Amino acid sequence: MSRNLDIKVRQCYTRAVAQGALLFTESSISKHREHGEVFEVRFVPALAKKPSNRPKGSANPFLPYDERLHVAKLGSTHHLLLNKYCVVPHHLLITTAEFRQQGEPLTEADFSAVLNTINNLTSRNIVFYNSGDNSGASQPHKHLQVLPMPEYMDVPPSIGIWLQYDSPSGQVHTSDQLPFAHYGIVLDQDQQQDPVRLAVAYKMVYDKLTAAYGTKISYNMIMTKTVMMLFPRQHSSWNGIAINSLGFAGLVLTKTKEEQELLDRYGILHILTCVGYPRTNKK
Ligand code: B4P
Repeated sequence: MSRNLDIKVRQCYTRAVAQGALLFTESSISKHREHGEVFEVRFVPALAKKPSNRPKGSANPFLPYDERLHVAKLGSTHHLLLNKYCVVPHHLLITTAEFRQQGEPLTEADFSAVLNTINNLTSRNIVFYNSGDNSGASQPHKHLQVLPMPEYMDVPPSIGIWLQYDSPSGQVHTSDQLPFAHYGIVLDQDQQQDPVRLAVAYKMVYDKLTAAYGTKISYNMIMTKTVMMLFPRQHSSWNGIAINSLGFAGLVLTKTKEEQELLDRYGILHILTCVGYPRTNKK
């Protein structure tokens, strides 16, 4: 696959919208400054009235997938699909070709599909994985997601705060600056290109997470080309505000005025600490 993946994504998106296969929902954005970083709150009142995307019965939206949402095959193991219910255009899903359980640890094949996608797109993206019942995941078939990063954003704000700590590549670090538990690693050039090395980096971070919280822990993973971070989760939402991996990146979605007010009153870092775990020196 080459850089014409950009063109493929755009063409497939335009066609899928025209066919009614993809349902884009309008939203408005406000910016919240906390700890010197700009967090994004996306208000989507239309989603408050919509039924949940959670699967009913045994229907699996990724096996079989809707051909009209299919962008590309990623080797023999994964597919690149458009997100059917997006609030940001060109939001992509990387799904396993065969059924695997969402929440299984990520593999070399998963990371090969990720690199095959982001290294062939010209846009900057946030890759994320919602793992486990408390992580915000709604579909049980294994999938990662790729969201174009907002143009005004250099790095997701959580990563920005974490990077205020001088983090050498190759080691897993936590920062005193983030109030919630997290484990992060700066990816070197090789890890940015080689799925085997990237999988090793993930394993290092995952091992720290599971050593502290056990292998059954729900967690969120966010990744840019240069950083990967994992966050343990104990609740999927706080006072009705659902938080997935994007929330931990610093991009929060709200569906009602009440949620907006709560968020203004308590702040995003506080809410993330409630749905995650408070950072302790021990962990
Ligand atoms: P999951 O990992 O299971 O859950 P999720 O992204 O948190 O989305 P959820 O479904 O819980 O929706 P929510 O109201 O929180 O991902 C499953 C993905 O598969 C979803 O993205 C879903 O849309 C997609 N899907 C379902 N059926 C499909 C089908 N037949 N074909 C293809 N894709 C299918 O959030 C609503 C939407 O906003 C979600 O897309 C979510 O990813 C996105 N979102 C949430 N926060 C956001 C933010 N801050 N900025 C931008 N987008 C955001």
